[in-house]
Amino acid sequence: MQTFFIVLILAFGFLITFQIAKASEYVAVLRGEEKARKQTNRINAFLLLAFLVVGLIGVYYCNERLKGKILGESASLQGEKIDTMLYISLAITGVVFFITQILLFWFAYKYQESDKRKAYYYPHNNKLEIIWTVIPAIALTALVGFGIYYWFKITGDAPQNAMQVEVTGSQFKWEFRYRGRDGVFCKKYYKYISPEKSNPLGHLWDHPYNHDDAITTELHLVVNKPVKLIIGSKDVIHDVGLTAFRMKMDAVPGTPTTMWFTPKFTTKQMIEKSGDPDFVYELSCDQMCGKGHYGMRGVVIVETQEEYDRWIVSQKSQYSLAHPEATPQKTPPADSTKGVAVILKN
Ligand SMILES: [Cu+2]
Repeated sequence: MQTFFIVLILAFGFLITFQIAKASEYVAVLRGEEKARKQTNRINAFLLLAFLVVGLIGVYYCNERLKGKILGESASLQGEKIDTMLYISLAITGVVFFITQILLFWFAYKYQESDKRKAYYYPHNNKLEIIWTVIPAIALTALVGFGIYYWFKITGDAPQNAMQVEVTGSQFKWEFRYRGRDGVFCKKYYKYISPEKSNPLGHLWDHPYNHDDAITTELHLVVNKPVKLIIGSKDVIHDVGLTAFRMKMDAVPGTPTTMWFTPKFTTKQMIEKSGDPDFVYELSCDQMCGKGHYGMRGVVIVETQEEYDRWIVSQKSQYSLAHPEATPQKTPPADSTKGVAVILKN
């Protein structure tokens, strides 16, 4: 029924437009072609000017209405640079936008057809062509140059003291793997992936470093401590989207990707700053990855080193989950400042 009405409305719209066009054609014949054309020209020129004014008011209104709804302060040190780049790009494109749009519509109004002047034929000017090609080229090269510089920094080597977390996406969830005390991730192989056997990432159980890796459902990070994420996927391409930190990286099956950043505020500080008691750092999947994509949300918790240490030692090692019969491993976590021996729960 709804479709029928939409089709009906469209048909009516078409019919009315057609009739108006026909009517103005008859009017033109009656009044004389030239006179009618000049009148239409004047109306069009005025409408273009009105469009400019209404459009600029619209731009201002949208800006006021949506102010404060985007982003907010970056929650990572690296994100500050990305924000600066964004604001520089917005400023440059904003200035160009206002100049070109105002000139475009104002000229269309000012230089409308007139009996008092004749159109000036001006087909080409090499100097002008060079100016409006070279200036944007230089500006864009500078913007892209800064972008590449920061990209190489973020995807390059992390600082020595960085903690490392492996992030694995799959339809439709995230899994996080922490190294144990040995500081080495256990080797894995996709053919060994078996959630039924408590081996969701395909750990090679006979690998010497496998006994203390823990797999978690939340990403815990330490405030002011750099973290390197090693990102992968088990099925299709996902994307680790950390908007609050201004970070984003594809999760590609078979090709690990990395990025590192330093969180600036703990979750608790962000709750205070935002005034939202339900604030959580979100890890969203930023790549359409299937019908459950919308629900592929991970939770990131940024906390102090002490809180993190308490949390990490409460995590069971994946080996102990897969081998409940094995003896408890005495291995404190690698990314802990405390050297205390901890018994991973069986
Ligand atoms: Cu996804």
